[in-house]
Amino acid sequence: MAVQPDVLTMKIVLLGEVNVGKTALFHRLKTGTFSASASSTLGMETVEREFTVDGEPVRLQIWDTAGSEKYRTLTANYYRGAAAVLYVYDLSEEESLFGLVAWMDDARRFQPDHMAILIGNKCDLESEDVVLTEATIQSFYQDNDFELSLCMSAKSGQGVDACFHEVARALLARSSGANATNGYSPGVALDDAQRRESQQDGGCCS
Ligand SMILES: Nc1nc2c(ncn2[C@@H]2O[C@H](COP(=O)(O)OP(=O)(O)OP(=O)(O)O)[C@@H](O)[C@H]2O)c(=O)[nH]1
Ligand SMILES: [Mg+2]
Repeated sequence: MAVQPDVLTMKIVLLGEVNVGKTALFHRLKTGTFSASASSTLGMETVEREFTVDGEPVRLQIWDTAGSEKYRTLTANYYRGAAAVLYVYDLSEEESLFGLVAWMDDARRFQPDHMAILIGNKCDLESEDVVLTEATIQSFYQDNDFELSLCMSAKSGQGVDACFHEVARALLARSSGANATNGYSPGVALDDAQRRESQQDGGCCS
C-alpha cells in the first residue's frame, strides 16, 4: 500500500526490563491478540498504527526492543529520532519500575528531547499479585519527569488502544505547539495543568 506522505509519523520506542510485556504489547498492537510465548526479544521489530486525533491522522511507528542487557548491541539506534519512549514496567514486579531509571539515563543521553511516558502493564492481574501501589507509581512519576502515566494489559487488551491514542494526542499537541511558535521545538513539554489532567485521565486501570 502506498505511504501517504502527509500523515505525521512519530517514532515510539518501548523500553523496560526483561519480562514486563513489551513484546506482548507490541504483538497486541500488531495483531490485536495476546500470545503467551515467553521467549526473550533478541533484536528490534517495528509496527505502524494510525490513530485519529480530533479528525487528524497520526501514524505511530512503534519499536519493540530487548530488555536483556546482552542483546542491546545497537543502543543508539534504538533511540535515534524517537518522539516518545514508553517506559514499560510490570505492576507485579517492583524492581521493574525502579529499574527504569537506568533506561531513562540511556534514552535521555541519546535522545534528550523525547516525551517520557510511564506504562504499567499486566493490569489484568488479581489485586493480590499487584505489588505496586498508586502512591509508589505517582511518586516515581513525579520524581522522574514523565509526561503521562498510564496502565494497560497486553493480555486482555484493556487500556492499550486508549493509551496509544493518548500518546498520539500528546505528540500531536507538542508538534502543533512547536509549529505555532518557531516551527520546530521537540523539547516542548506539557505544562503542569496538562500534566495533571493527562495523569488523571490515564490513571491505572483498576
Ligand atoms: N498477566 C499478564 N501477563 C503478561 C502481560 N503481558 C505479558 N505478559 C507475560 O509476561 C511475560 C513476558 O512477556 P514479554 O512480552 O515476552 O516481555 P518482554 O518485556 O518483551 O521481555 P524481553 O523481550 O525479554 O525484554 C510472558 O510470559 C507474557 O505472557 C499482561 O498484560 N498480563
Ligand atoms: Mg520482548
